[in-house]
Amino acid sequence: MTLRSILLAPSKLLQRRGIQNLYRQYASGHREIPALTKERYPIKRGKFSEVSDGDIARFESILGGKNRVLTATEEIQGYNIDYLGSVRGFSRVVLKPKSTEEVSEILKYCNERKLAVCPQGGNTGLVGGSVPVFDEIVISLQLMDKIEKIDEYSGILVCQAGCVLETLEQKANEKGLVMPIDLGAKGSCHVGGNLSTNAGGLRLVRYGNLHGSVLGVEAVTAEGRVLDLMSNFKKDNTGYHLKHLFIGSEGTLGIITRLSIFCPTASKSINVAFLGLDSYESVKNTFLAAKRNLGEILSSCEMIDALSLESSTYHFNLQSPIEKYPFYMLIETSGSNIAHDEEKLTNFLESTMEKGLVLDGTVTNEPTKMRNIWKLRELIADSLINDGYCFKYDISLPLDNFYDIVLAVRDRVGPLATKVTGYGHIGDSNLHLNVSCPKYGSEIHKLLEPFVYEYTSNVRGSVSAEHGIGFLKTKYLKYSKRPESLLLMTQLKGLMDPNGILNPYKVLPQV
Ligand code: FAD
Ligand code: 2HG
Ligand code: ZN
Repeated sequence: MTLRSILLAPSKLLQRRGIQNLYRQYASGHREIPALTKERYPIKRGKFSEVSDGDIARFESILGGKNRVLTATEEIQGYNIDYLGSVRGFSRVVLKPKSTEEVSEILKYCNERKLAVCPQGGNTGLVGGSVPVFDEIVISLQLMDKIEKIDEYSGILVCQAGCVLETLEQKANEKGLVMPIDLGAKGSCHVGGNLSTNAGGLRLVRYGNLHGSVLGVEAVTAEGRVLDLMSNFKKDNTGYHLKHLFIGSEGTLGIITRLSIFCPTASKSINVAFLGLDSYESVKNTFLAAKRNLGEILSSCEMIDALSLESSTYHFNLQSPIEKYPFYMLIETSGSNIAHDEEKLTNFLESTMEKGLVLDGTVTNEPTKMRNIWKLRELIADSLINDGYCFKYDISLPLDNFYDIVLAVRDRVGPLATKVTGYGHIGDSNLHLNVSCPKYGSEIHKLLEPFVYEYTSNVRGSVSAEHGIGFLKTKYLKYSKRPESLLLMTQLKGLMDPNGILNPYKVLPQV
């Protein structure tokens, strides 16, 4: 078969991804409101104070008014339920600071009163970390969305933590730059949330993770101390490198209020290829060929299995540009020379097709068509939730064993699941194993856990490649962290948050 360039019919029914849609579904009764976390999981409330009317009055005086202190049930429902509909807390108050000083005052007061808090960004996290477990006070960063500086010379962007990732991407583009991170939740997630989860995303293969791109952070500790760890330089070897403690600690060590991040120069030439393949073995070999042939212009390398694509095309009424195959790959190149990049891509495609690795494919550099191909991939996560309920496992696995777990889980859960699918960032050895079913059930849950984590640990994988530990995985952290490391993490938490008020019940296992 020869390579075809297919004209993609623009889909009229493309739905915008969006967390707001999910919450509207709760409000309208189209989605079942999840059980309270304390009812679904065996967990005991810590010895924290309960929010009193006096506390609310104090918060109103710090924030200067009622509209930044939400207490009405219908206003705070969305802040208590996570994106997946897997956990639900019952906080009675949401605080919306606008400045670092306000965050500092709130935390100082909460620490003195022993009131537990849950920092929240865009609430798109997939591990139950962004909502309260019990009645923790939600501190939403929504109003901290100022962009302070974008310097086209150095590529440095400085902003508050509540900026939405997609907005930053648009503003960076205006200066000829791109954000070094991109993910399906970009329209809702905050950059502060991205840092707090050390989010990976679709272009990590090219730009590396946030520990490399983030130059500085400003964070407020549990006791209300403002730590200015901002820096505008890539090179600053004045250790200890404290900023890294806040990247990936999921709001358990401090609240990130500002940051400075390095934005690479936007590429002049971008191509997207969507390929059909017959086996996982072919996917693996095509990835190797992509690295070897495309080298520095490879900016994304994603794998999608047949059921995953079926899910996004079905639920969002999208059209695949190629026929059905057992596996698909989305490969993106970003470079500075159109002719050079196209020559490389053509050589890569010709050689993989000659070898019988790639059976069919389409390539485009037209923005609308590229966006439509990306939608097929980015909407998989959302689409599987539309089956009713979705257990999501985000694991790092050696490429030799990458897809076997999907088959093992499919066997194990049988008809209890609607779909058992595997897709994800093969360029970073990161598989998204998703198991959808009509509604949450403890029977299927018990078949899945700890099985998935034991399997992952047996091949020395990671139980969380990019989504974090949150609330849902604390029990399983031990499969990826040795006891000495867990002890040091607990000691650090004790040092930085002596009263344990910051996002309790998250990351560290409950004792
Ligand atoms: P939230 O969900 O609000 O919070 C996440 C955690 O960070 C919580 O523990 C919260 O307490 C803490 N937190 C938030 N803001 C702060 C702050 N300012 N200071 C301290 N703590 C804070 N993740 C990936 O890694 N890669 C992907 O490709 C990816 N794709 C996704 C696609 C979809 C459709 C969805 C729904 C999610 C996806 N995610 C992905 C998961 C999620 O979007 C990321 O984890 C994201 O970084 C969370 O950002 P947020 O602002 O929504 O944070
Ligand atoms: C993605 O890569 C996200 O699309 C979400 O990380 C993965 O929902 C998932 O399992
Ligand atoms: Zn992902």
